[in-house]
Amino acid sequence: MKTIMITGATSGFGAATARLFAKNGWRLIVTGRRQQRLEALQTELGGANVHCCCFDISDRQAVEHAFQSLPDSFSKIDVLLNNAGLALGLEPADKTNLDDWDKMVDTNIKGLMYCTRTVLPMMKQRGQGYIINIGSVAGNWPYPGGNVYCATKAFVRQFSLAIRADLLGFGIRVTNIEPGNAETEFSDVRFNQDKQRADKVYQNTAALTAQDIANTVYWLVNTPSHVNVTTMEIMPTEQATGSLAIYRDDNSI
Ligand code: NDP
Ligand code: 8X3
Repeated sequence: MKTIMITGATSGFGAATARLFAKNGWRLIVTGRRQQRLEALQTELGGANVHCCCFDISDRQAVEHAFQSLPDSFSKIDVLLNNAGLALGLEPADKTNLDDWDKMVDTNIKGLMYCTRTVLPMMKQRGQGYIINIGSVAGNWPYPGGNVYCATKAFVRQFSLAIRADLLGFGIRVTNIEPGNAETEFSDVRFNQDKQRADKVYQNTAALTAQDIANTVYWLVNTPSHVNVTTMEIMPTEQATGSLAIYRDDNSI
């Protein structure tokens, strides 16, 4: 039985991936800060093959402790899905809350770094493993108000490419999945639980679903071990990149 560790399994992409892998006979390590949700997921998925780790991914010691205290049967991690992350706010760079910027950097960059750094020696020792990072189209395509969120996801892209270079020859695969607009709790979090504002992000358009991303992760994991999909950008059909912006003094386009 293979083991996948999913960071941020309490909602969205992480929860959908946990359900899909459980259905297909995988052992799961599910993480997040909301203990009750982790326990509910464990109960839903049958318990014995699910290990819950409740911690804040931006807390380096907590990350290390979570890995060190894994029960023996969960200690051989075949796949690490670095999924936990968030966007906070959509204000222009001069108006944004610096605490929000810190939190995005601490979670999307540092948390992902800590988990990766902790798991890699174990994978290297076993001569196998798969790190799947959840980046974003935001790492490739900047947009107004995206500022630090976009930059954290650009980090994820470059970090994914760079660690592949370090891991060449050790049998460890690395993929960066870059989803576009997907309906999860992402916008509730971004807009500080302003439901109306969050709902508008998904109104009158067919967004990606968490299941779409779970299916992608499952497909990737089931490609032959000599195949490494490096980067995968996935948008809803009803999303595309826009044009460059030009400001004109007379407000014309
Ligand atoms: P959700 O808000 O539904 O899920 C985010 C998950 O991350 C939750 O399980 C949350 O758990 C966890 N998380 C957030 N902060 C922390 C933290 N400090 N410590 C531990 N866990 C944390 O959003 P999505 O499922 O959409 O997001 C998953 C990933 O996908 C993120 O990295 C996001 O940036 C990325 N993404 C999302 C897109 C979208 O449009 N939805 C598009 C592209 C990328 P808890 O709150 O319990 O800690
Ligand atoms: C989330 C997608 O476009 O809202 O990463 O930034 S977007």
